[in-house]
Amino acid sequence: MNLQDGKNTLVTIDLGAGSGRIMLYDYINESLKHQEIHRFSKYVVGKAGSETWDISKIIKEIKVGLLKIKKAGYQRNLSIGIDTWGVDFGLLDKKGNLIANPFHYRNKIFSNTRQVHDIITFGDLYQRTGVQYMKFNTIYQIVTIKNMYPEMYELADRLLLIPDLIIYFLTKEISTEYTVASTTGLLNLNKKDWDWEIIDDLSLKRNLFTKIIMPGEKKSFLDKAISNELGLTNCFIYSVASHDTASAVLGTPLRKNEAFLSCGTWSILGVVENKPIINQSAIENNFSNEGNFDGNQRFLKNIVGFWILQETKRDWEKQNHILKYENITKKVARINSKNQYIDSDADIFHHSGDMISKINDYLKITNQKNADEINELVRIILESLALNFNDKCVLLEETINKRIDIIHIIGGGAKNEVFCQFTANATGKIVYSGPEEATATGNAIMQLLSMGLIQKNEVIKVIENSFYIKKYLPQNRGQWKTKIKDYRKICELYNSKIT
Ligand code: LFR
Repeated sequence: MNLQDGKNTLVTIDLGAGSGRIMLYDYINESLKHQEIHRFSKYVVGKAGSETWDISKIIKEIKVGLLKIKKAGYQRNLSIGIDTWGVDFGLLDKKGNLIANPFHYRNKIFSNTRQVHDIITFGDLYQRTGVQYMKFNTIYQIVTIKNMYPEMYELADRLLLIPDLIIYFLTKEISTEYTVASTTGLLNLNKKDWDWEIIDDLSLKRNLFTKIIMPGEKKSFLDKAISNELGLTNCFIYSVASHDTASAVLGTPLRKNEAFLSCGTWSILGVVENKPIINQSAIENNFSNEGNFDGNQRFLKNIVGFWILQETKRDWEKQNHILKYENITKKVARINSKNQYIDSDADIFHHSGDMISKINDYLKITNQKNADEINELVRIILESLALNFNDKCVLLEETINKRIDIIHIIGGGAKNEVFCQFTANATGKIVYSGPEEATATGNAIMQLLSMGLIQKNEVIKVIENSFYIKKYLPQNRGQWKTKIKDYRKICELYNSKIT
C-alpha cells in the first residue's frame, strides 16, 4: 500500500508526563526510518499538588506538529497514531464539551481510596480487574470527583481517557481503546470490557463508559474543519496501543523469558504473558495485569523511576545551574560510589517539588550523610534505582514462577549507559538497551499491523532492522551483592521509622 509518493508515511504522537514528541516514520525495506518533527512540554498547569493537564495546549502543539509535517512535504494520506500515559481522563458534557481540564494523577485530591474500598475490597477489585493499587487509578479518581465535585459529575456525560480524548478532539469520534482502559481499575480482566458490576456497585453512571475497541480496530478520519485549517487531505488516526507502556512493549524486541524495563518518568518492569496472573504474590506485591496490544497481558509493576532524576534536575536548574543528562552521567561514572541509597518508591518522592531536599530528608532519617553535590545526588538516584529494579525483578520471577534471562531497557533510560550498566550489575542479568523511542516505535508498528503491511511474527525483525540494540554484561558482582544487602537495610530502616 502506498501512502505517500511511494512511501509508507506514519505519524506518531507520543505524549509522556514530561514532554510530547511528534515523529515521522517511513517504512522502507522492512525497516523504520524516523525523524523527530516536533517536541513540546509544559502542558501541566497549576501548582504542585493541584496540577491539571492543559488539553487545549496539547491540541495546539499537535496542530503545530502536523503543520511542520505538511511543510516537510507530506500533505495527504498520513496515518497517525496517538499514545499517552494511562489513568487520567477528561469529562465531556452532553454537548460534547470538555467540562474542565483533566486532573493530573499527581494532584493531591487523589488520596482517599477508602471511599471505594468501603464498598468493594481491594481483594475483590484485584480478582476482577487485576490492576495494581495506585491511589490515583481512574476508579479512585472518578469516585473522588463524584464526591468532591458533584456539579462536575452531574454534568458529565462521557469519560474519555487522555488518548481517546485527544482523538475525539481531532476526529469527533468517541470510543475507549483497550490497552489504556486496562489501567483504569474498571475493566474486567476476562471479559475485556467494562466491569459493569463494579460500576453499578460504586453507583457510577453507565453512560460515562464508552465502547471498548482493540488496537488496530478503528480508523477515524481527521475532522474536516481541522484538515482544512491545516491544509491536509485524507489523513486518518488508527487506534494504536494507546497506553504509552503498551506501545513501548510492542516497540521492544522481546522474546520468551525476557523482561522489559520501560524507563520514562515511570519505570515499569514486566513481562508479557498469555493469561492474567492473579495469585497471592501478585496481589501482595502489587503487580498489575494490563492489556497488551494483541489482547495478551502485560504483567508489570510501576516503580517511581526517572521522575526523581527529572525533578532533581529541575531543582538544580532553578539554582541557575545548567544540567545536561549526558554530561552528568559521564561524571557520575567517574566518581566513587559512597554507598548511599534512597527507596525511590517511598511516598515522599511521589509529589513534585523540592526533590533535592526530599532526598536529603530521606538520607537524614536513615542516618546517611547529606548530599549536596549534583554528581553525588545523581549517583545515589541511579544506583538506588538499579537496586530497586533488582528487588522487583526477584519478586517478578517468584510471582510468575519463571526465570528471566534478559532485561530490555527501553525509553529515555536506554541512552543512559551508566544506568544500564548499573542495572546489569545489580540484577546479574544481561541487559539490552534500546530502542530509546520504543513507545513511538510501537505506535508506528501498530499502524503497520493495522494496515496489514507487517504481521505479528515480523515485529521483532522490523525493530532489529531499524535500531541499534546495545548489550551490557553484569560486572563487579561481589561489590553489588554487598550493595543489595545495604540497600535493603536502608529501606527497612526508613519504613520502620515512618510507620
Ligand atoms: C507511564 C504510565 C504508567 C501509568 C502512569 C500514570 O507513562 O502510563 O503506565 O501507570 O503513566 O498514568
